[in-house]
Amino acid sequence: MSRIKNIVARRIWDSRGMPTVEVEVLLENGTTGRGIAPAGASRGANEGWELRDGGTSFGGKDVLNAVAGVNTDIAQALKGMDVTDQQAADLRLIELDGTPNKSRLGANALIATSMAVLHAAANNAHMPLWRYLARGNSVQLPIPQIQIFGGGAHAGRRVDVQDFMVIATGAASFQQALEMTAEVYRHAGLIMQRRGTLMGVADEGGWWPAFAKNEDALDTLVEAIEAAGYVPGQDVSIALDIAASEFYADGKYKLALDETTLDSDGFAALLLQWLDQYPIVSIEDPLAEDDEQGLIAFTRQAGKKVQIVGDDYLVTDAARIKRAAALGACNAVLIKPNQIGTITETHAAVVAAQEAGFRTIVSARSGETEDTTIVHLATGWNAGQLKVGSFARSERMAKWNEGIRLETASDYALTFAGKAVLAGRRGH
Ligand code: 2PG
Ligand code: MG
Repeated sequence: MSRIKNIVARRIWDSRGMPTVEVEVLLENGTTGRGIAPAGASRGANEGWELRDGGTSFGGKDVLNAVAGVNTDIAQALKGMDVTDQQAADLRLIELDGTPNKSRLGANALIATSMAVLHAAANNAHMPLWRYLARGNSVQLPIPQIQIFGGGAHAGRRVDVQDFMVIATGAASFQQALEMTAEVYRHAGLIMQRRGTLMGVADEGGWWPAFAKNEDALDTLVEAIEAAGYVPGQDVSIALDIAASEFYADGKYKLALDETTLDSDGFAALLLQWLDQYPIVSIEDPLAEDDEQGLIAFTRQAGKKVQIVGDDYLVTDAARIKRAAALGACNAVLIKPNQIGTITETHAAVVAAQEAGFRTIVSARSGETEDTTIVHLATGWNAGQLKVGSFARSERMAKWNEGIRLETASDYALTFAGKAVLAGRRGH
């Protein structure tokens, strides 16, 4: 048994230059573990509460209260606990917080602590985190979803759709998936440059979406795949995160760029048209988190053809996943640890999804750091898929590069999940 000796939290800075919480766990035998909370911009209403200070500094986004909570209450409560009992540590955190949405201590404080405990336990076992999590089960490296154009809340709402991504469906290895994506990303930039519309990048490093219509982004993506020498839909396919909750109000979807307002059926019809026209294999939050009937209908119509991912709708919550599966809404789930607040609950969401036949995609947030925990979660839990943002900027590349290390490590041979995971086990 290895006991927790001390816990220290500090304020550090994320990829948007915003404060975030870092936690370090020290064991009695000198081993340490570290976790950093990421931060979302397009958030589900039912996510765990991100504790921010309010007031004027950093637009009210400081995290000094969250940091103080770890250094006092949390450190006190976890000292002396067995680091290998993740569940006991997480239950203690949940109990200590005492609110349904982690609003007292903050889901940001809790997840950073929970991750730090997990890292300390893996370090203590002298194992890479993925292997510690796999517990002897055979697992594979996930297939990546990588953003080429950023949009929505990550690009000043320049276009309505949030993530225009690719999945290298023809790749035989994690490294090859990255190589193929690197070429698509590069060619997309060259196309924008040629058009005179290259204006830098959005929050997650995808090219800034200087388009006249949402569909222009899709056309350009297909063009970039072809320019890179790949066959769209075979070698490289498209994944979208519509993040529809962001432009839904009073039962209507308002596409600012296309100057159209559609009801649920009308918007679903537009998406179905895109699914016919473009080589799309995955579509996330196609309808708003509050439009459950729309999600059920859309899953009935398109669920056999493509992966339909619940993010804002499911918020990494095992209970919500089970409910959605019973209703027939979505057939896959985005897994973001900070949406729920602890590693134990995140794992419960993965298990609930796997039991329901839902595919799982472990995901970063739009506000990120050098923390690479999610790569290990995706691998060790055999999630099958990993979403990190674009193929630029070090907070993203740190994760892709970590995947390469896992694929090429000298002391084990991890195989690549590949496109087989997209076929999934269930269509609806
Ligand atoms: C999402 C994520 C990542 P955010 O919606 O899936 O793209 O965005 O972290 O802003 O919620
Ligand atoms: Mg999303």
